[in-house]
Amino acid sequence: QPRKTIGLLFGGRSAEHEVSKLSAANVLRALDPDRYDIVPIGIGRDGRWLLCDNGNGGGRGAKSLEIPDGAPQVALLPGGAGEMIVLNGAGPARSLNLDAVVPVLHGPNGEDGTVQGFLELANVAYVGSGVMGSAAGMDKDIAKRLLRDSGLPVVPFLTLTARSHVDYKAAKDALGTADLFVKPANMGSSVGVSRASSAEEFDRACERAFRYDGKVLVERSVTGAREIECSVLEDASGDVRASPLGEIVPADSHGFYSYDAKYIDADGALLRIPAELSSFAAGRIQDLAVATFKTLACEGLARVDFFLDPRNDDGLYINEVNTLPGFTAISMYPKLWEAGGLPQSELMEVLLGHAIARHERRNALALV
Ligand code: G1L
Repeated sequence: QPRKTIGLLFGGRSAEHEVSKLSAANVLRALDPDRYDIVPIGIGRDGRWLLCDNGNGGGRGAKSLEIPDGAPQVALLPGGAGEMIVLNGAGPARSLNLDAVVPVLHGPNGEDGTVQGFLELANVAYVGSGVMGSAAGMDKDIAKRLLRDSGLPVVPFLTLTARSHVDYKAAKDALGTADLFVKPANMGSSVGVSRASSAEEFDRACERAFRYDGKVLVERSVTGAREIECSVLEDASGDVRASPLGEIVPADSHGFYSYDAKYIDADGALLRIPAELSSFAAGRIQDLAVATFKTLACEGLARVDFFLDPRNDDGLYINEVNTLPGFTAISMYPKLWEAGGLPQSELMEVLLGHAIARHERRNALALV
């Protein structure tokens, strides 16, 4: 098989710049150097795309990919089928051809569909969800409405905008509990999220959440539920599979874990793989993960996160979907596939195979 040239797009303008550099270094490590030429493309804090080495795999073995000072700016051409121009101050210096791009980018402009749309215009193959799945996964209001509409279990919620606001009493009556969660619709992490169980707390929580988004979700609180996660992977032929399940075990109030601490994630939580569940419960959660992936038009990969409330017979809810999940060496997404017998290098093979096959299928469609 001929070698392929893979653009690794990382960095970006969001607060998660550093996570991206760590994840990108890990993706680079997982790509077989005998099969791929890797072209790291760093997005600077000003948003410019910069070529981070000469394409011979520099950066392999580093813990974090860096954007060197004075790196030349690059540009993808609309309709260019992966042609990338390297600029040298005065003008174009040379051009390179990318067979596929791996986006390793967080949040706004990374996993919300905007970069995916840009890559579509450039007519280049890329890993993961397209514009639709990325955008639907990023917006909790859209995602939950689609899931609810498909009969899939989500935590009851209300969506507020500046023009459709409700007070605490109305939210409490609509959702049926005094304990509520308030969160911005468009945030991946827990930024801007707070709990409210009184009118004052509710007003403060809304004010905080509206700082990050014009759309805010109010949810019934499910504190005390277990957090179960599932990795989903689509191959080149369109088969969608669910991994074994993992559980995020928070530390107790003394900072101790009740299980063997094998993997601790960036936030200090323990990953328990496989999660301790009956095979019946695990099978149901895996089926729901695949159904969620398909309902939200995800492609390639996604991690689907669940709440499982053991005090309640139907206490299983889809919490959220991550179309570009954490991908450091100790992250849940790659760890779950390792537990399922798929090492990271093979995982990357499947993802690139999917990216290239989808691109070929798309280009074979009749244009109207
Ligand atoms: F390479 C994959 F598999 F396509 C891939 C790329 C990027 C997996 C996961 C990610 N994750 C991210 O980009 C991130 C949102 C964690 C970066 Cl900060």
